[in-house]
Amino acid sequence: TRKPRIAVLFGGRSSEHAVSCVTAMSVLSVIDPTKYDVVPIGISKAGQWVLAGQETQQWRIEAGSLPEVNPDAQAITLSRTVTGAELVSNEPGRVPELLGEVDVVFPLLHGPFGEDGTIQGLLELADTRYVGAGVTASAVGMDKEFMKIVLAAAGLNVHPYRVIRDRDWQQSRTEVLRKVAELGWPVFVKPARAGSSIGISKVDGPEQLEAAIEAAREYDPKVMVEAAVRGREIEIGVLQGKDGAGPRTSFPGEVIASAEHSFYDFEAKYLADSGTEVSCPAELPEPVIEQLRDAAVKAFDAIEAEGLSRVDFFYTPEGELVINEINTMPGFTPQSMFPQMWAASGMSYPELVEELIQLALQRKTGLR
Ligand code: G1L
Repeated sequence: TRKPRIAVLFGGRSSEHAVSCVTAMSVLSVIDPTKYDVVPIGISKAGQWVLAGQETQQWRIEAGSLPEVNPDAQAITLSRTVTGAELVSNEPGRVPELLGEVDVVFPLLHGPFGEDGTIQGLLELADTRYVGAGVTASAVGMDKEFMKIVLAAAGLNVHPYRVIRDRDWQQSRTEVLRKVAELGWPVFVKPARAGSSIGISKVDGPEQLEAAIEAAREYDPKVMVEAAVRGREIEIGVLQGKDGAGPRTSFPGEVIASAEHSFYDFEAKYLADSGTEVSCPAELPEPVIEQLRDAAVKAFDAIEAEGLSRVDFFYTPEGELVINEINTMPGFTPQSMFPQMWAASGMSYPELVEELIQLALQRKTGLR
C-alpha cells in the first residue's frame, strides 16, 4: 500500500504570502517522510500554482527575517527562488486534476482566496480531504461581522461594535460617524474580512476616525469598528475531538505585548523575537479557566469549525470574559500562540501536525 500523500498549499494571493511560506516550511519540516509522501505546492502572488520540489534545504530562511517575495516570479521565493520548481498551471481547470492525486491538503493560506472558504470549496468540489475548517466555518471565521452575529447567538459575550458598509460610507457618512461615536473611545477600526492585523488602527477620538476608516477600506469595503475592552488578552487552542468526541482545549495562554507594540500587531503576531511574549498556562483562577474552555468549545461548535481554532478573549478587571474572535487559521509556526499553547498542554508541534493530518484523513468527502 502506498503512503498517504499530503499536499501543503502555501503562498497565495494575500498580504500574508510570506508568513504562509514560513509556516509551510515549519509544517513540512515535521511531517514524517517515512510515513507520508509530501507534496509542497506554492501559489505565487500572481496566483500561479507551482510544485515546489522536495529539497527542504532550499526552504531554509535566514533567522528572524521574512523570505523575499518576487511578485512576478514563476516560482515561490523563499530566501532564494525555489529552483527546480515546476509551474503546475495558470488555468483553474488543471487544479482539481492535481488535487485528485492527493489524500490530504494542508491549506496554509490566509485572507481572501484562502481563509475565506474559497480554497475549501475548491477542495470539496475535488472530493479532496483537507485540514481545518470547512467552507462555512472558514467564511464565517473570516468575516468579523458574521462571526460576531454567530458568537452572540450562541450566548457568548461579544463586545459592542458597528459595521460600516460601502454604501453607508458613500451615502451617509455623517450618520455613520455619529453611530460609531456611540461606542465611546478608543475604538479599533478593522477591515471586516482581512485575515491578519493589516489595516487596523486604534482610534482615540473623532478626529482620527475618518482616516482610520479609509485605511481599513484599503483592504475591505466593509469595515468593523469595535469598542475597546480593557483587560488581559487570553487565548485558548481548540482541537476537534477524536472519533466523534467533543472538542479538546489547551491551557489558556496570555499575550504579553511589549512597549514597542501599541497592540498585538502583525509583526508581533507572526515573527519570533518581535517583542510579544506568550505565557502559558496563563495565571488565572481555576473557575475562569473552566469558563474559558467552555466558551471556546461553544465558539468552535457555534461556527461549526473542524480541525482547529484559536479563540481569543479579553478578561476584564471586573472578572468578565469577552470573546474577541475565533480564528480557524491561527498563526502556525512553532513560535506562534496556538502551537505554543498546545506545547504547554503536552502536545508538541510534530504531534500537533500529525493529529491534524489524522483528523483530516478521517473526514468524509462528498455529500455529508
Ligand atoms: F491547515 C490548517 F491547519 F487548518 C491551518 C491552515 C492555516 C492552520 C493554520 C493556518 N494558518 C495560516 O495559514 C497562516 C496564519 C500562517 C496564514 Cl498564511
